[in-house]
Amino acid sequence: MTNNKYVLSWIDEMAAMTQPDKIVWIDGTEEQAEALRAEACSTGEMIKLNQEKLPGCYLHRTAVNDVARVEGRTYICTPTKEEAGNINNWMDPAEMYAKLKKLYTGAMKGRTMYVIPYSMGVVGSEFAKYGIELTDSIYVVLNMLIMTRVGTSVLEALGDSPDYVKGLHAKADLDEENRYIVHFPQDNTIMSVNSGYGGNVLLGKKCFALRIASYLGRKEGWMAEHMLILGVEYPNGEVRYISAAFPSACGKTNLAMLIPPEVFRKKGYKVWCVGDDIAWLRVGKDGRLWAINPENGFFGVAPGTNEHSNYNALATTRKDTIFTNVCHNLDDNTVWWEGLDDNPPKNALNWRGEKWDYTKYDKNDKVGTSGAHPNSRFTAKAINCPCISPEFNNPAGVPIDAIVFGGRRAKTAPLVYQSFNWQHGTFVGSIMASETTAAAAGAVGVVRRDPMAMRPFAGYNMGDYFKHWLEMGKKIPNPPKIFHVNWFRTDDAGHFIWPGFGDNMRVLLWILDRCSGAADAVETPIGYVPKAEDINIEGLDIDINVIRDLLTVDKASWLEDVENIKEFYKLVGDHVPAELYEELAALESRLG
Ligand code: GTP
Ligand code: SPV
Ligand code: MN
Repeated sequence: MTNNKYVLSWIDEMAAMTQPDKIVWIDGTEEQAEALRAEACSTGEMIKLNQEKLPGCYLHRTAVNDVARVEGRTYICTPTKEEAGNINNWMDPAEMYAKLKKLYTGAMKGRTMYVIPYSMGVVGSEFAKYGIELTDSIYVVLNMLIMTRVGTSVLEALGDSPDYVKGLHAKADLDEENRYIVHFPQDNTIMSVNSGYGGNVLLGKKCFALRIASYLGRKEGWMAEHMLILGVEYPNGEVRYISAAFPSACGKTNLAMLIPPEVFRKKGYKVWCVGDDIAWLRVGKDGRLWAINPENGFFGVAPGTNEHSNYNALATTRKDTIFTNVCHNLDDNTVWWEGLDDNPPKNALNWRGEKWDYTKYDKNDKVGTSGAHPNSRFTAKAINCPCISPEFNNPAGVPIDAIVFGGRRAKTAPLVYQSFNWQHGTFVGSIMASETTAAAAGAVGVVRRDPMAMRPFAGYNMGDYFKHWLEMGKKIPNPPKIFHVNWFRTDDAGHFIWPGFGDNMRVLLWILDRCSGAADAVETPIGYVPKAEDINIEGLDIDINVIRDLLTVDKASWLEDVENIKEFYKLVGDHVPAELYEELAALESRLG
């Protein structure tokens, strides 16, 4: 399919090491995809679902020890440890290549190696970047066909150039002890072995579009961020764009596809989804910051998705979708997950593929008793989303008015606040914290600092990453304003106070009003907070005093946070820019 000698010699080298029985090039045609689906169904790798109710939909189960990203086994192998920084795992590249070589040698014996040429961004466009993933998993091929733009057109656009990201994935024997997700930023190379799950193996996503791309972005003067992109359409037809960084499983897909509350819908407000997970941001000729979504689909969290919480996501998954680790309803050969509806299937298999008894469900042991794994996912096409933005395929992207950071915090962080300026906004991003979720292996519900939601995804030293943010601010003549939100404050009984989901629109409108100068604010030690009456609660059964509560800034708990931030900056190490230490000192003195 190509004469590109860099591509061909690399594939030869990888095939010599992994020793597949055959090599199949993925051309992007529906015929080939359909043949692969049939093959995967014949081996049990995938299950064809009820084609009347869910046309084009399939179910896949991963190994039970392989259900989330593995941050502890994810490496950034730069020539020096200092380049990778203290937050990333690091190993000397030569040592890591040697270790991996052992694991890959013969790993594809008796198997097929698929060659997937893919593009992040619109093929042939100025900002697109290309990758080739070699994998021995049909599941990976079929997911990449949804998540990225795949096929011969990519090879044509790449031409004779050596400028592509090399990705090698082998399932090997799914051995947890030898699972590695490794990035060699200087070599444009990603190597993944012993996993078959999502972000570990769909190498265009977190590995390329965040870790490698963040490294490239710093070199080339742009940004790769863990951000959704959405457009708010006003009744007069004007659309204004927001990008927002929340940690994994903290609400990006939900916010990106939100349906405004009825009072706003009636007035003519709409929300358009440009992207739900990753944004590549560049300074436009007009001096504003422009964003593209480099992906072509959604790899979304299934549990909690329903007609009310996220109608658009649910609608997107009604055709051409691959479900991973959800519950299988045997009565009608469909899928189910916790939070879909109140009718758990009586005759079903859980995410492990075992007979499932819904009466034994215990919310304190979700992994053990739920029908769907808490990190079960759907892989669905962006074009099937009812609210996909008309700008989705615009290679120039969309101009961003507001950047929003957010985390899952039961206390401390108010519903929303605005930073004083770009430098302070960078500081606000750098001190983001959130309770951990099932999206990564490890404990759930523990507060950890997750700067810009990029802690697991920065492809270089976190301190240098902060510096890059500060430098970008100087390069954007007309920068977006920077905000922070928290949908997850809880009351003493542990219930969420803010209704969230569609009602988050009310907060977005305040944010956009701040950007256009239409809304007032109160200055507090942490930034500008809305006046309670400026959050529109029309049609919402909530007392204004509850809004007041949600907006309070508790000095004592913020001072505790300051101590924790100091510890975190120390951990990031001596690359943390002086400007951020100044911001930290200023925050402490304002609180004091
Ligand atoms: P990744 O795909 O892992 O990056 O996750 P994400 O950031 O896209 O998170 P997603 O939108 O899938 O939401 C994750 C979980 O948070 C789901 O269980 C949602 O139901 C829940 N959630 C999302 N938005 C809200 C909200 O506004 N309020 C509350 N209480 N829960 C929310
Ligand atoms: C995340 O964990 O942030 C995801 C899912 O979006 S994964 O592709 O597994 O990274
Ligand atoms: Mn994500």
